[in-house]
Amino acid sequence: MTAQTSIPQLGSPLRFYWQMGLPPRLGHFPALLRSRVVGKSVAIICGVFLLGAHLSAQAAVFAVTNTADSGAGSLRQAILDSNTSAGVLDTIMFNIPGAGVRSIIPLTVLPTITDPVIIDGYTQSGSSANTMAVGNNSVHLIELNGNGANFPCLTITAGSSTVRGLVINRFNGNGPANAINLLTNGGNKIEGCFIGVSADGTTAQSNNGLAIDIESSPNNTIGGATAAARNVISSNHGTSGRTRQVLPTRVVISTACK
Ligand SMILES: [Ca+2]
Repeated sequence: MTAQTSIPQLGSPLRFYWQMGLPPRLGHFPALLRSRVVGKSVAIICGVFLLGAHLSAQAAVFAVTNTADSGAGSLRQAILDSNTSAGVLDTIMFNIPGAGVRSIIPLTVLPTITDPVIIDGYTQSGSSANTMAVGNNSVHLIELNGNGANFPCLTITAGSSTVRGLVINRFNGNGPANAINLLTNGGNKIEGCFIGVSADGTTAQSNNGLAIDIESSPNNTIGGATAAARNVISSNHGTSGRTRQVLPTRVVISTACK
């Protein structure tokens, strides 16, 4: 005798299996109930899958561990990785062995930053942000050295990005060698950077273009109200000398001499 023939007399399939001490079989349940069971199972599986996908999309920290132009551990690779994880605000930090200023010399233009990111030069051990209300006692150890390049250093179209604690100098070839381009999307922050000067902030090492060129990019903050946020911007050769904004935008500029 199969269980199926007895189900109508015993009420629900679950009651039958419970009374008979048998494990339930899905095929013995009414079609509607089967569809609900299957549907909930699919929903649970989908939920687990989506949760896994969400967890895998969490923000990452990409470490720059050498001064090489490209390859694993390079700044170029970190930017590529950050761009690849689209829609996720990642952080690029620095952990380059050695002593003194770590000078990264891009041999070709770095990838455009197309996904919001935080690039934080102050993550390099031994560096620190300014704490002085007057003057500047920051220690910069990460330098992006153009070494005569005729291309810009950083171009950001993603918006909502932060560049902090970097030295950007010597992008001074014969070309539009701005230190930083902020294009398209806004809401970027440029803080605690030295642009157009040496890492110790005392010697002019010019960029041939603008320090920061802001075009069609609204609501950027250059510097800020805190001592740590102040930039040192000097000795850049662009049209307006230091920065340019083409469209109206909220720009907070604070600079400090070393
Ligand atoms: Ca990303």
